[in-house]
Amino acid sequence: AIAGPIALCTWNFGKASEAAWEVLNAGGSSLDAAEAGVRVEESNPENMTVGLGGRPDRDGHVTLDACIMDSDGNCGAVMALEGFEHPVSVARKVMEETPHVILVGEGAAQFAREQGFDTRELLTEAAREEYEEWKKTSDYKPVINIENHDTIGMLTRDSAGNIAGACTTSGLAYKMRGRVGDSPVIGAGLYVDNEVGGATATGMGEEVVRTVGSFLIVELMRQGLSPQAACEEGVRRILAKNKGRQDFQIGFIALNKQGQTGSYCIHPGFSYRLYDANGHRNVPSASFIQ
Ligand code: SD4
Repeated sequence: AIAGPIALCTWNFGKASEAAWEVLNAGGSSLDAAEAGVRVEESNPENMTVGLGGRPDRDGHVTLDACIMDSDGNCGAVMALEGFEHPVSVARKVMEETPHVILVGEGAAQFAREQGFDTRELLTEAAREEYEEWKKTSDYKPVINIENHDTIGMLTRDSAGNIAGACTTSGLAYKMRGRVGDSPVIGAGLYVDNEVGGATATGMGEEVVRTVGSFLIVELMRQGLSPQAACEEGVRRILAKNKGRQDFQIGFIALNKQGQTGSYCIHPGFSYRLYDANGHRNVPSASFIQ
């Protein structure tokens, strides 16, 4: 077992995990750490899959999805939220300040305004230029893309041993207006069960929703699988449903109560950033396809 705080997130997001680690190191809660960590990528305009600077839908709107879950099993989510830089923090307010779990679209935006969140333009010049280019050749089908998945899902364990997580994304680039993927769906893009551990996902959200991927991985860990073996089984389930189709990416990461971590993906190139008592590093993920 690995003692002390742990933070891990999808992809090599060093600044995000650093921010989570700082909260944990100062004795903060896993919930505060997960939120603080993913907020870094929400504010990063270079990350074109999350928050500010995210790629728009096919009609040019940046629409954000996020969720958060704490160690007591409380959770909150926003879907298709427009005009706010930190959907994860709005999701947290949904969890803490409403009798609901999910708010979507204009209702989520109204709630965010009432909670005092500032509105801002999220479509950056770089994202707008790419979108204009895409429009020239596109026949308005969302692209199945193996690259360009930079959604951040974060799992944290605090010094009290409690686990939380958060996940936030602008979704698939040039998706249909109104499309929601796995990232804000509790059980799909993120799941935490403080008796067992947590899991979170990146990649082709439709496939993760179809298998309720993160819940599946946590339940497999409950039955005794290691985080690594559970992530591998999660990917295998998705591939089994796809009858040989493999032209999309999925990446899972998982953490158990003992502090062990794991990850698995379909295509090479996925990794996760891990901060624990053994140091801070980028961990390359094993993949189904070599
Ligand atoms: C989605 N899972 O909306 C997200 C996309 C993603 O990195 O992971 N991008 O389907």
